[in-house]
Amino acid sequence: MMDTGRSPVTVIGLGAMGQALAAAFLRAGHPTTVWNRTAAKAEPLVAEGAVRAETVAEAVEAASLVVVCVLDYPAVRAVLEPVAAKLSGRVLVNVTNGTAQEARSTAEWAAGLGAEYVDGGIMAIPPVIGSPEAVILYSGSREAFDKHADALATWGTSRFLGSDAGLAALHDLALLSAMYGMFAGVNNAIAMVRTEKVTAVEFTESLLMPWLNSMVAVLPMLAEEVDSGAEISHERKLVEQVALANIIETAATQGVAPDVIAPIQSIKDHA
Ligand code: FVH
Repeated sequence: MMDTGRSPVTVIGLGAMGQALAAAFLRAGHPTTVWNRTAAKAEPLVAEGAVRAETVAEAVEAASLVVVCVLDYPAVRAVLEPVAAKLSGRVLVNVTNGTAQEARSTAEWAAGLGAEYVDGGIMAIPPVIGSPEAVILYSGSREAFDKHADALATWGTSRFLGSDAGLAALHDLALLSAMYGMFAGVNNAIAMVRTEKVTAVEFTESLLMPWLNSMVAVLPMLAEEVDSGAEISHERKLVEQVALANIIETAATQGVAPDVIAPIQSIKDHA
């Protein structure tokens, strides 16, 4: 590896996301050491200049910034427990998806080892990594984050949310819940119109996207209402109940299961 003046970094876990993260480090000139359980996945990165560590221990020892990006937290522990002592004095940035509680207990575990811990939530898909559109949420040790802020900025736009290590996961999962809710509604909408031979593409381009964009525009107003604690008017609740009942009836008539909308109706009824 050439001496670029950039700090050495280590990436453990070379799935689709880990590979994108390591590639972004390499493009920015960071001497990058990589390790993956299935060693062959390191090959494209080695061709770009990465060093493939033979063992996790070797990977951890190669840099003071150790990034881990694997499937889940049990995998994080499975990989790092055997080399726990080597984490002392290093910064562990864990961008594996997990719960807020998993993040907090991993922060405690790392602190017990004498390591600084930053938890991360990646709000982007691998091809977007390396561009400002890739937003990465962080929480945990501010000092450790600041120490490696430049390296982390090579992935995209960093947002540090606070010293509670669980905050990044909490916000990540909240955003994902908004996304999954939207996709479920979208799939339901498409299923309804497809019963009349309207294609998903035609519907999405001509009506769905403009409609959803106009709904996104009212979100700030909705948020203000929530924060103010204002009660939703009886009239609005009534209008929503009528619409939800009509969606469910029409979906059923068209042969679409009510699975997505029925729980929303029951939440609204309860309210
Ligand atoms: N890909 C995406 O779009 C999303 C974007 C938002 C953030 N997620 C999270 O990132 C984590 C990794 O996701 P990924 O896309 O890289 O996932 P895979 O391509 O499936 O790779 C999984 C890697 O995890 C390794 N691994 C799994 N179990 C173990 C284990 N017990 N011990 C060691 N390594 C393990 C796996 O290794 P291998 O199968 O290649 O040997 C891969 O490196 C994830 O939390 C997403 O939610 C990505």
